[in-house]
Amino acid sequence: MNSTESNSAADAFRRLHGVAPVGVWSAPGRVNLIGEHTDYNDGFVLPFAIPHRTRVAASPRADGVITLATVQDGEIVVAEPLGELAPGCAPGWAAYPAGVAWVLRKQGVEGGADLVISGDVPRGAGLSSSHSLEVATALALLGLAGLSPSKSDIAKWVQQAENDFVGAPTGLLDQTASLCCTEAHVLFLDVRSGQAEQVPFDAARYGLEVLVIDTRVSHSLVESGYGERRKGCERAAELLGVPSLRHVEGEAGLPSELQPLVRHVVTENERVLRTVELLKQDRYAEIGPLLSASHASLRDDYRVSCVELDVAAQAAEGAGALGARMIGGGFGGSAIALVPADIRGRVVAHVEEAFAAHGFAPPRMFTAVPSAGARRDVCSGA
Ligand code: GAF
Repeated sequence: MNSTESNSAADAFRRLHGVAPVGVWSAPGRVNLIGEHTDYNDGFVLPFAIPHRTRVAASPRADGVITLATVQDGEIVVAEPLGELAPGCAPGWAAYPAGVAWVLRKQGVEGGADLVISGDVPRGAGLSSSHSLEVATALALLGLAGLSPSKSDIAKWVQQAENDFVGAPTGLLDQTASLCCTEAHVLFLDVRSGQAEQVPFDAARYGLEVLVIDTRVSHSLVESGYGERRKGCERAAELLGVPSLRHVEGEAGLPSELQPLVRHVVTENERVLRTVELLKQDRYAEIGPLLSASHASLRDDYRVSCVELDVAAQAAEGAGALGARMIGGGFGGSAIALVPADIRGRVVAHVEEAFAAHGFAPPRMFTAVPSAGARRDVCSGA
């Protein structure tokens, strides 16, 4: 728990409303080690939570209205109060918490609330800032109502908010990671069965780091080709007569435009399983080539990479990273590289030089350490 940061949401609440919030709830962003575009195909994913979190300071309101404010660059930005909730009623960042309140209302969580948001998950960076906001909001509204439903129910409600309110046809990866990840572990999730296993992940013990390279190319899962890829997978499953691509071993018999999509999903699921095996055998360095194969598959078969992500992965590998790949939905956002700690400086410099040589904006890089999942924060005065 970082009491100072929790207090910044609580402080902003106090500045705006003149009283302390009843509580502060927080949820992390995530890195997905491997298993991309598999979640909505009932496949396997392997995320971990990053230390960056979104915090929601909250108190109940008797009039049923939801008020929203967020701290941006130290300033408090206030959105229009929401009485009636319906898709389209809240623009921009406010759509995420409003969407969660809308879904929870349908579940009978009807009370109003004052919500003040702060956080440090980089936005549009493929690190799941929007899901961390949605999960923290869900925990806050449920907490104010004195409810503690299962994490899998919360994950499904957050998915409904994303799909039906925000309009992003996303799967279950990000919110499940934010809710369920734990420090020093990756979360091995089988989306089909809902079974989750915490697999110890301590790269530092093997002299390695997971370096996140945020390309600063912002992406939108509403406007990008994300939905089109998802529809392609659903169409392929329909043509093959199966409920999802999890039930498929290859692309044979499909129209040529669908074959690469299916090939990616089938091979990516295999890579997740192999990565878990290697981690359990303490063979960390050997996951490098699987990360690189995942990137190639996302770039060439699934076609969700972009030139900045390709340059990031290639430059990191060129400087000695054991493997690198884009993460998240794609079309921008971040890549990760598995880097021997003793050459981290060289890798960072090489990626920076490659970006400068291409005329790209400087990337933002940090080492990602598996961190705690969503929770109610303990903070003084809240
Ligand atoms: C985004 C989505 F939100 C996830 O559900 C997942 O599909 C991911 O892209 C790709 O693996 O983060």
